[in-house]
Amino acid sequence: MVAFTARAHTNIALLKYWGKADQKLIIPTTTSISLTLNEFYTETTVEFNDDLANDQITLDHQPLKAKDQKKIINFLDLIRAQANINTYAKVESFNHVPTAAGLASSASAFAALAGASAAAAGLDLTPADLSRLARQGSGSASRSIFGGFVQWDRGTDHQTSVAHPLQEQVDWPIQLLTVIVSDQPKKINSRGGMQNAMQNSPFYQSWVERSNALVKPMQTAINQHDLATLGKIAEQNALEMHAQNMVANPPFFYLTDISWKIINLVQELRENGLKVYATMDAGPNVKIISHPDDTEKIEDALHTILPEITIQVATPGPGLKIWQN
Ligand code: 2P0
Repeated sequence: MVAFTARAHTNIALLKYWGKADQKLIIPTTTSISLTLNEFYTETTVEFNDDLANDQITLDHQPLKAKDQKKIINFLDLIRAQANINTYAKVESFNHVPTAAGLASSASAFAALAGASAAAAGLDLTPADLSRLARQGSGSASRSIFGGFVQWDRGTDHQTSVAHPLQEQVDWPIQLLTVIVSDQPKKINSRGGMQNAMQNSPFYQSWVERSNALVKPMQTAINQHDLATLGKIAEQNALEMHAQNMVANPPFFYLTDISWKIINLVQELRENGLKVYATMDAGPNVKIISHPDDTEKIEDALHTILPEITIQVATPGPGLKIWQN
């Protein structure tokens, strides 16, 4: 059969997904909103081939760990069931994302896999169908099907829990500076972390209600190109997500002392008049939502307190692309 390649970009949530109402289908407890990023992406080629005796999966030319293999094979099984085939696949993936450093590589990975494997299996799916499919691989992947600002509606079932673009072409100045505190894989992965918070935080229900209440204000900020309001809401939501982890029993922390130094610096810069806001995911890296004109000032300030720190600039990026090899 024919090989197809897909490219999907990572996304950073401005309103976070942090808990599942349905573990198997990956239906979240909250509606989330993200920005797809231009600089970080995954490219995946899939070919179903009658000559294969099992699925062959590589990432950056290396075989995957057994646990990660299993996730991909489960996903390919969904495709095979939908396409009514039982052929094994060759999957070759290349990650242009620092893997597992809190830059949501699973989002771009499963969005690219969904696009390439569906096309290779001969399925003719709409972007919304691909979003539902990608969601079953990794929740945040549902958003990486689309470019720009994207909303993943929590929904109540497989059909209604789906992402859609809020603003695909972002023609106003906004960027994310990712400060790489660590490029090591995180100790507690997102899946375990969100489950832990959901089961063990006494304030989890409050998180759900407060987060869902921020959807409309966030949409308005995006529509009005209002960087200050968008950033303020995103920072509040990120801190509330991390608060769930900190008050869980037992508590757990993604943020390190260096992360906190950066968050404090962001507050300080804001007091000095810059529109800068922090957001953090399931890892210690801090992403600074900011105006492109302020990059140098922010980088200088960061290097004053942390001379060795690496900073990556990311701008709004496109949705999924699929092509035949
Ligand atoms: C997000 N994160 O909204 C949140 C914020 C990390 C922190 O989505 O279990 O890898 O595969 O559905 O999508 C990371 O979680 O988790 C994530 P699964 P996923 O971006």
